[in-house]
Amino acid sequence: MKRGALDSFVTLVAPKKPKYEASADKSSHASYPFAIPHLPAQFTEQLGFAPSEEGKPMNDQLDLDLVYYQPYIPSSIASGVFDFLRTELPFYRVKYNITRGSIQTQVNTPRFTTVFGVDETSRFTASGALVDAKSGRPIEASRYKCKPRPIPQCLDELRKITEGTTGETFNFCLVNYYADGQDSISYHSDDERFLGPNPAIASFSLGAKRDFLMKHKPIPPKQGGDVIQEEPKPIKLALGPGDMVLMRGKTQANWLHSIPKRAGAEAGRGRINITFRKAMVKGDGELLSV
Ligand SMILES: O=C(O)CCC(=O)C(=O)O
Repeated sequence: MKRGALDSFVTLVAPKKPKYEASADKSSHASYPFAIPHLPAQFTEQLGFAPSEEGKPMNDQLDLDLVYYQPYIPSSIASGVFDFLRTELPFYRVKYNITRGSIQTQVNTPRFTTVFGVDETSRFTASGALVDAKSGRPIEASRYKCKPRPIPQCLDELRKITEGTTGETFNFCLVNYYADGQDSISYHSDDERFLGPNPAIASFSLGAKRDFLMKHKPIPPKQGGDVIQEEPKPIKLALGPGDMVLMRGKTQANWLHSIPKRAGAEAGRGRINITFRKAMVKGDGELLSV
């Protein structure tokens, strides 16, 4: 090969400058497949300015109680935080079996996921051991179907800031990675028993723009009453990088939400969703919406 040709090849494929400076400090735990780097200092510093915009209350519809931050994570770091989490978190695709009658079907969830945290009845010690929250005694291995994993520092920084700015408390973090427009989550509500009544859920978006759809659960006709309750209008929020939706009050009990598949310009890009929740009691892997 002539030298000139090689030179131009090198120029064309030169790697993109990473959008973050990796930290040498890492969160390690026996339950992680690998150590997870701490949040780069430049992101931690910028998160000190969050929320970037004041949250806008959305409570003008029946049973709806949202606060919409557009954005919460400063725009200067949103793309870097996306790249960091996409590269450093251990994502996997959940598969599970359902049985209908005598037929068993395997369901592949159409997105990647990773989960951290433990409910209020247990806690992690500084050395990473899982103990009973009240007695401090070690938790027997059979107590949890899926071994709880502590929230790594990189997500815990955001959790603490979110607690400080919303006045809510969170001990559980679920992260979804939608690799492209074909990944999705169908209509569901986060009303699992282990979250208790009226749960508050802080839901962050990073990466590609995706629509967040909400619709009220069907309202049963009032027995004997003559007032016909009008069905509230469906909602569409075009979530962009850094946006956060705080869902609270009666929202989960009465509304469903989804991220539908998407075509068009944004379909080739990935999106990360981080949700912070408060698990009151032990759950049994109930976070398995399709
Ligand atoms: O990706 C999102 O914005 C929503 C995720 C969600 O609904 C869930 O994890 O329960």
